[in-house]
Amino acid sequence: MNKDIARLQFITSPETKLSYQEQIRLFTLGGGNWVQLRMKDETPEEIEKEAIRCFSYCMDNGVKFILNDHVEIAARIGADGVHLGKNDMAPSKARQILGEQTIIGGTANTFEDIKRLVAEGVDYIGLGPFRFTSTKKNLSPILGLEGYEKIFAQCKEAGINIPIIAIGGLTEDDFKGLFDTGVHGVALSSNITESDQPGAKTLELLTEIGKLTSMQYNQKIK
Ligand code: TZP
Ligand code: MG
Repeated sequence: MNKDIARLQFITSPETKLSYQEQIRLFTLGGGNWVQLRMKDETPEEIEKEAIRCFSYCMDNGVKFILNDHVEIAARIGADGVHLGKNDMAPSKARQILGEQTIIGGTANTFEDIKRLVAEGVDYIGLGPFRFTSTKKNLSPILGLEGYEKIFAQCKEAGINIPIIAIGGLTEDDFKGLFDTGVHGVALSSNITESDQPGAKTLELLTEIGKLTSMQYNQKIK
């Protein structure tokens, strides 16, 4: 399985009238190909049922399916990956259970978190929050662009070069600044689900990311 880490990652939202499957369907309609199912208020049984439904839709449509928090469920259903926060199972333990082929992502708020996650063998890091968001409860300290700049400078100094995904209250107006700091990609939830047309919004976001990343590429080969 290829572990290409997408530049646009969709995190399902608990705060919309749309069902999880409908959120995912609209995102993929707009061309998105990486989904993280994040369910915080449901029982493990409900999460497993929903994960099976969403994962089979994703498989049929060539979309990577990452499950938030639940390593055992991910292992049972054969999900493409898991995303783990500080209070979840350690990524190194998840790796033992899930194997080398499964994508493991971890959440970071500081450079120390990044160092720990790299040592634990994650495949990508979600770094945030960029700004306040009501999508996540118990939010870590807000980083802002300055926070990203500082942490990227520390990563460079330490020779750390893992894909880092920005998250937290993002809109496309933030993309240029963030890609300039060195992020590999961005993860969004409410900006997509709150849009009148989540599919069209996704396409817009992908187009903007495509412009920014091809600009970076052109600058590198000049
Ligand atoms: N982790 C940090 S912020 C966040 C998560 C899961 C929520 C992102 O959602 P939104 O609506 O894009 O701010
Ligand atoms: Mg978690």
